[in-house]
Amino acid sequence: MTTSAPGAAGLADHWALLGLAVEAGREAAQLVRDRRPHGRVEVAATKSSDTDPVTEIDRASESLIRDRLLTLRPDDGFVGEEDLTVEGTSGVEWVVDPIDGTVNFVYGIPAYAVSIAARRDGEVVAGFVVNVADRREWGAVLGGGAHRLDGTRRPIVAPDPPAVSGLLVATGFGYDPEVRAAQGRSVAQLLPQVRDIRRMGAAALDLCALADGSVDAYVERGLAIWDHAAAGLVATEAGCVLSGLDGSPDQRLVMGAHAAVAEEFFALVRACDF
Ligand code: LIP
Repeated sequence: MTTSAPGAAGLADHWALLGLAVEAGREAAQLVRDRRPHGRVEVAATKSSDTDPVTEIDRASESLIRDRLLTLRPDDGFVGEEDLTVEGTSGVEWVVDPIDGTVNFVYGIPAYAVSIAARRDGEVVAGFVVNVADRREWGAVLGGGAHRLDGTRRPIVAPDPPAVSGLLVATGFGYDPEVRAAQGRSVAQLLPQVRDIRRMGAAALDLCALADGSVDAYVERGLAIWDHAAAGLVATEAGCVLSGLDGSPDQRLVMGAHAAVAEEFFALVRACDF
């Protein structure tokens, strides 16, 4: 992920974009809370595979976010998980996951999030993530740090990690059966070489947990940009390093760890054939 330092005007612009993401994200989180019935949520359709659900509430959340942001900034672009893509002309593009952790949402496991990132000229400059179920919030601006935003705003600095053999590693599995099988083989290689693995079910929350120090490292293959754009900035602004297999994080691989162990962890991930 790029780490260019913005000037004062650039930083003010990033904070302004974060402010809009926070407003729209909180409103969407409220919608998701209000509309979620007790028990299991009905799946409206499936996407990339039979296990990849979309609900009417995902769609409503994405529409709300798009309407709020593009009403205020009609020249911006928009890319969302549920396909509401809009080409913009301003150089700013919003990257939105209206519910990250949809399977958790469907089952009522309290780990699903609204995630909103702003990219300027292709670079993520602001990101907001809210865990809908417990209302914890994370925000970051490029060059301005990572912060918890629920309650009083407070900076986040990822704590010093243990040695690689002591890392608690978050991971996830995609919806494509073949990719899952490969992920399972890689995790089987990684597991004996670290403290343990966690699969919590929402990539955005995994990356915020990395920033917070609730886990020490993260690796996943097959993520879409809306899964990691906002939370990836939270993690890097908190002092972590994010990488892809060779270069920037991408659909092939997203891995992250505290800067102190990043290179060693990334080498281990590569050795495990992720
Ligand atoms: C999901 C994640 C999950 C990951 C899946 C998927 P969705 O996003 O965040 O942790 O393992 O690959 O991308 O579909 O719930 O928005």
